[in-house]
Amino acid sequence: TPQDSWWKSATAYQIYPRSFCDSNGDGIGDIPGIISKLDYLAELGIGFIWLSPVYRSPMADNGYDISDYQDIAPEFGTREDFDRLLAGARERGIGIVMDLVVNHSSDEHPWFIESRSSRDAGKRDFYVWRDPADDGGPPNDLQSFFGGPAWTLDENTGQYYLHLFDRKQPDLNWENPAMRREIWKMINWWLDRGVAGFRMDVIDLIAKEIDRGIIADGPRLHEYLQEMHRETLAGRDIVTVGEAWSANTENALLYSGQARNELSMVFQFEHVTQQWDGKLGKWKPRPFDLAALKRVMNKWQLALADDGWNSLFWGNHDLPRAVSKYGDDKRWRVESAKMLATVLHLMKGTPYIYQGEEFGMTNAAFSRIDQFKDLETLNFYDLQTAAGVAPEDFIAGANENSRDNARTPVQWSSARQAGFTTGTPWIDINPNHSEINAAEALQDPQSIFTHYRCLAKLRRELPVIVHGDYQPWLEEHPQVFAYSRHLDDQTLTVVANFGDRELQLEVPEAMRAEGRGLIANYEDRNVIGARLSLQPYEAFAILS
Ligand code: TEU
Ligand code: CA
Repeated sequence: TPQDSWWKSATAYQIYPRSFCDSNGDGIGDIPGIISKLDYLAELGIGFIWLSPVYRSPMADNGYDISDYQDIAPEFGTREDFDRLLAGARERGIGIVMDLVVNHSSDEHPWFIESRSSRDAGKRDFYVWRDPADDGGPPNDLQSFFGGPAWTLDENTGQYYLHLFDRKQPDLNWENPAMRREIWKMINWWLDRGVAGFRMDVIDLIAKEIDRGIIADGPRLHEYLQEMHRETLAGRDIVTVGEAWSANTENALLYSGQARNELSMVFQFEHVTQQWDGKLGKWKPRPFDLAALKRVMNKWQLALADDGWNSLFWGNHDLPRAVSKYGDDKRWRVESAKMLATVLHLMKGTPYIYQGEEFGMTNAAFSRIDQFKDLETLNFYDLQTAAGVAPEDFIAGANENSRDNARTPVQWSSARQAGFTTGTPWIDINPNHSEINAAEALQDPQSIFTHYRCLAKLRRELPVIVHGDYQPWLEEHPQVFAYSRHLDDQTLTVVANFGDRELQLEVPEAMRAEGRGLIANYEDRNVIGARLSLQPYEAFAILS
């Protein structure tokens, strides 16, 4: 039944191929590198991999600019390598979920090359073209998410094309049914090869109505998704997750409601953006506020209690490292990383681990702008320093929130170049790889890795984690995150100290519990009495 879909009891793992594992010494992670780590991933106990783009691409945005949706980028490998990855994963019971980037393509995609060739080219309307404003400038003052105008003039035809991201990422025109048919064909081609589903890049932007100033969540969005479902996904047992920065608890039910025939779930970002400055955005983070974070997390748990489905994540390739953002990546790194995993993975939804999170990788500590590689960071450095922000202040913000924090190579061992490559890595490796690495974590029964493995196993084995309802506790407490889950006659209670101070807690009567300790990052616990004393970053769960 849909109620019991496989992806509800699965733990997901995101791979950003460029930074995962390099097999041939060119400094860039690749598909053979991923294949060499499949046993490691099977050991962790994941159910599917979300693979960030591996398609042919000029790599202006590390593969989120696709020039051939049905080929593999040579730096990542060949189609044969991909088929070996698919087969190797399948043997281990792991699905491969592709990244579907269809809000835009690369400007080097044949569709765009044809589209720009003349005003009456057959594929002109595969993209969004507009006449210049009266003064010859862009049609309007819309800004790209990566900074600067969202329009670029094509000299040859005298019109501007829209790009909500980089100028090398022209937006596809979803109003064009012929364009949509090409996308459906491509999706079916991948599904027929046996992929387990898709993560859909900025899916909330596809129905923009640019002349009416509508960018996200356009009027035809759900119509397009239902058409996609009908033409491609229907009748197949796959998982889909849409990236939707504009998602709220109301429209999440439109995307993921059972009867809607759209997506399995969305990635929502309310817990992320609530921490950004109103004006300078992510480059000027707000101080961490646990009560505010809980309000968002609890709201989402409750809103999708009966219909729809949550995705659960602290990090991805666009976000800082979980332990650096929400924990303490120095003194309490191991404790706080386990605490974060416990709180997230025992909620209702499908949890996503971002590569390296499973052994507590931390943010990059770059001190010079030339160490950053991400075009978003580099563009905003130029824009904000030109507007008067001091370079060192910008770099301080980037050290907290730049996308490159998640993109330093996975630290496999304490060896030279962290066992990631035998050559020169495309981006600097974190020097802390001598202590923080997968090899170390694998041989330590108390490691963060062991903790994640245990959480994935609990999810596979205990229906209360998958289906149980959600009851938050101590909602306004500034340092404690607590909740319980109920299914039939079982109750799972989770308690976590989100701070580096030991604390004494008065426990509300209804929250008290006694049972079997399931997981803990200090001593095992099996009682929650009237008073509870919690160690720094302590977290545990009890089943009663
Ligand atoms: O991200 C969408 C997106 O909006 C982010 O780039 C966001 O603007 C940024 O992280 C916050 O400052 C998706 C992909 O995840 C990202 O890697 C791509 O660069 C982007 O789409 C374009 O494809
Ligand atoms: Ca390589």
